[in-house]
Amino acid sequence: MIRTDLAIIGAGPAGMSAAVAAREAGLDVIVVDEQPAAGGQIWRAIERNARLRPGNLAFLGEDYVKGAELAARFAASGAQHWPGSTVWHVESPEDGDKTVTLAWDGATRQVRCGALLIASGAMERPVPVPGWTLPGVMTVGAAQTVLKSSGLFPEAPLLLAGSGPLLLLFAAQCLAAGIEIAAVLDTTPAGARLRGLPHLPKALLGWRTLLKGRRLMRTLSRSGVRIYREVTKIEALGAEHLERVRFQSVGGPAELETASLLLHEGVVPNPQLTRLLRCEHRWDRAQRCFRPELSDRGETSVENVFVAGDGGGIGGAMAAVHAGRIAALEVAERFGAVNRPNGDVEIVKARDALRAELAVRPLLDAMFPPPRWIGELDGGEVICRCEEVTAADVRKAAALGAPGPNQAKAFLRAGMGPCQGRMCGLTVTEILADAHGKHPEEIGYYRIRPPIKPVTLGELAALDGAD
Ligand SMILES: Cc1cc2nc3c(=O)[nH]c(=O)nc-3n(C[C@H](O)[C@@H](O)[C@H](O)COP(=O)(O)OP(=O)(O)OC[C@H]3O[C@@H](n4cnc5c(N)ncnc54)[C@H](O)[C@@H]3O)c2cc1C
Repeated sequence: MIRTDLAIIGAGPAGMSAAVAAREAGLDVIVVDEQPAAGGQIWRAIERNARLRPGNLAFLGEDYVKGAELAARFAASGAQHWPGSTVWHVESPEDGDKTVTLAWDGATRQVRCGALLIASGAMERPVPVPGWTLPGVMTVGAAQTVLKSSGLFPEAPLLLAGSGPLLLLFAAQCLAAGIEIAAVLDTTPAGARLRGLPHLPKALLGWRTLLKGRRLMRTLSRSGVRIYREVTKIEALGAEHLERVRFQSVGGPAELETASLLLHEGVVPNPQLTRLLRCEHRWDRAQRCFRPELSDRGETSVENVFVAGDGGGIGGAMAAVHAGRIAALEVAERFGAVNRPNGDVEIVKARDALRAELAVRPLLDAMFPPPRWIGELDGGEVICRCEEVTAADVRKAAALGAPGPNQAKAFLRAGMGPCQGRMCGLTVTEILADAHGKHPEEIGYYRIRPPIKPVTLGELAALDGAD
């Protein structure tokens, strides 16, 4: 087992920035990430694309290209980077080092660390519309992941359905690349933009983000792509694969033929690791999801376990960069790192920068409110894709007396498949809250247990140091 001062899970904006700051302070750092290269979600495969597919940078956009600079600083920082390492367990004994257990190259490895930074980012909110399991239906984020890692688009024409900045960004990327978008089904409810207005003055602090957002909206509205507004009741239809999409909009019911339907209803923190460590979480009303409770330096309720970036609440890439730096500086302070002449001043500067980045969030949350219909589902919509559990099944478990997700799990096996509840956790909480007339906070979340990612017997048997 290897020991380090600081272990970081995630080489996205938060993890890379934290690693650079911690190395500058003189700490030993190991960064693990299941991806083959650094960059995280926003800057996925940035170095590879810059080298091998420079033509794609034009439509991936300037925010994407920006990632190369931090990726280069990270590579030169002296932090150990273990790409292709999937963390499936973390432990935090009360009086000692944390342990990170991961699968890498067919074996299991363990890292002991004085402090642990979880920078594992966000995931897309599951959008369980009828038919979302049909081939041809995927999420906007998944399509963008394929684009960044392989330079491929789903089969056109595309139908984009949902709401939020990532959907607008991907639409702009498709248009710039000349990919045909059949239509956009905008699920933003009526009056959402107006409800954002009171947040505008504060949001002006983040004027660059506002300008970017305006540019994306304009690109789409001037593109000639048909936009259906206030869309509800989306259904993906087809026998073996997606053929048509049915929905309601302000114009009435409609049905469109399409090759690909891309869904998106915002992103939420990936809760698996902080839940595994039994960190305190609270329900975020504006973003309709749980987030870990964090101190102003990013520490969770578990001592020396920190969270930075979208895993602690959605703030975007630049907020993740600042939060990563704050957490690393705090760890350096706590562990008496050698190069800390101006620690507090640096933290104050990074916190000011973080505050400015987050200023735009309340406006975005009001303009793109998370969907409420998910908690109201009660039919044959598949909620848990691993175990094929439907919304009606979850309600039946509630009627039989299951008060929360863990009891529903015992009835249904929802949350016991390969994704360990990552895909269904939030939806199950929302449906149970609706069924019992309770707040999601009272209903709670799955009790997450290791392994949080599938691990093979061979990997387990090849634990370093195991007999
Ligand atoms: C699918 C998707 C696409 C997005 N695309 C954009 C975009 O184009 N533009 C934009 O502005 N924002 C985008 N976002 C929002 C995005 O999350 C950014 O705000 C930013 O990347 C957050 O940085 P981060 O460092 O917090 O996390 P991330 O960038 O998400 O990095 C987290 C890293 O942790 C790793 N990780 C997670 N769990 C484990 C584990 N168990 N073991 C090992 N490694 C693990 C992941 O592989 C990932 O590399 C996207 C979000 C999603 C979910």
